[in-house]
Amino acid sequence: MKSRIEAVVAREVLDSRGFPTVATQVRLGGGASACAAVPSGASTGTLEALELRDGDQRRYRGKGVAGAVNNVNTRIAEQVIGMDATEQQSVDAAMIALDGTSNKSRLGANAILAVSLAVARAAAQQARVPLYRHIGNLHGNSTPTSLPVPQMNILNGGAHADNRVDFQEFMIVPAGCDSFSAALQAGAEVFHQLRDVLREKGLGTGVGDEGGFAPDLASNEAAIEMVLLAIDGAGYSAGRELFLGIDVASSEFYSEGCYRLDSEGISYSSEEFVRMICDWAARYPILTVEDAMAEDDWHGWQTLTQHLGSKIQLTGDDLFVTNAGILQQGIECQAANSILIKLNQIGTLTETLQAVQLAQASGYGVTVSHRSGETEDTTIADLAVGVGAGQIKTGSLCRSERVAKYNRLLQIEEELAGTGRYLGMDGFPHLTA
Ligand code: 2PG
Ligand code: MG
Repeated sequence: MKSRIEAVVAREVLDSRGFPTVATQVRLGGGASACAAVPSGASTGTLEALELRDGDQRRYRGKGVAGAVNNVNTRIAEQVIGMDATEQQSVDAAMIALDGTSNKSRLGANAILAVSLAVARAAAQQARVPLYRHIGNLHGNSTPTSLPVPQMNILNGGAHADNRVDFQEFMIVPAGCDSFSAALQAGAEVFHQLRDVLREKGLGTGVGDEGGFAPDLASNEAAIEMVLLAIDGAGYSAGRELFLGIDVASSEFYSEGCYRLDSEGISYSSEEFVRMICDWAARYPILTVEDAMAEDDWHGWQTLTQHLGSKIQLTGDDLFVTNAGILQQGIECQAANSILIKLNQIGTLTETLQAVQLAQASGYGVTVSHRSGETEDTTIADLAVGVGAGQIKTGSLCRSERVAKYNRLLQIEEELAGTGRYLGMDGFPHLTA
């Protein structure tokens, strides 16, 4: 059988932060051979699947993944060799059963995901179809035609930078552009303009983990002002071609019922923080806000959604951790109106597709996302097109581990010429319905 899994081999490779991660090669009976490497987050949700690290301080400051690699090369390989790579659900189910825990803590989500993705890539290669088509078939989307709106993170703060900005990501969202390539060009032009703006003000132009600038600013709002100056200076209109997106990543500074902004020396109650976000949404051309409220402030999420849910996109990242079960709770209690999708939060392709299916069936927005620690692996670009996601978030317009995903989307746009469609505002179905 051509799609029979013949060999599974993992190794430690380095991610964009210089720490080890798992890369796995899968070879099939027909000769196809494909590799996948998993990413790693810095601001992680408490309920994410477990990333198995060695903890041995003599290697990579305890961050080695030799144990996870060994799990792939022994127990997982034994289990999946002989299985059919086109049967993604069966392969993933076998690994989930072998692990036997609810958060993949025995084998490691990093070990399991690397195999899950390499199997999908190998199956696509064996069938001689692009990965996005193969994923589309698994997802019940047999003719993928849509290109997602990119959320491009051009100013970094929070856990991704050493500056004093509390909010993690200030993004530009070119929902008003006509094509993916035009959107990317706009993003890059604004990124370069932002460097000029910061330089003129004597601010730093070094970049953070996701390739956005990481200047020290007096307030979080100052970051918005900088980005707006850059949009204008690059010759675009904020609110027409380009909108703003923010990942507050507020679980990072929430404790005991308070949202504490160190850069400004102010603490907010949940109600006050909701009011602040509403005030920003009224004054700035903001289209999407992620993790505005903390992962365990469900009441705050509900209040925010009541106030803003019909006006802008409210995305749950740490809140939902790509987990269909938790998303279901959110849908039932009307928390957020959109989900961030990160493969390694849940640990298999199959479970990721389940979360996307539930979101799409419930009218929630879908953004496929990278992690702050990335590799040259471009699977998420194909995932976004394959499932017909409205948006993709994969960092700034520099650093190859970020632009590799955008460049892959340019290639897909070309392949889909004639049938492909850049989603633009339609990438936010829950806002335009
Ligand atoms: C996020 C991500 C990606 P991390 O919070 O959305 O931007 O960051 O990978 O550090 O969790
Ligand atoms: Mg986030």
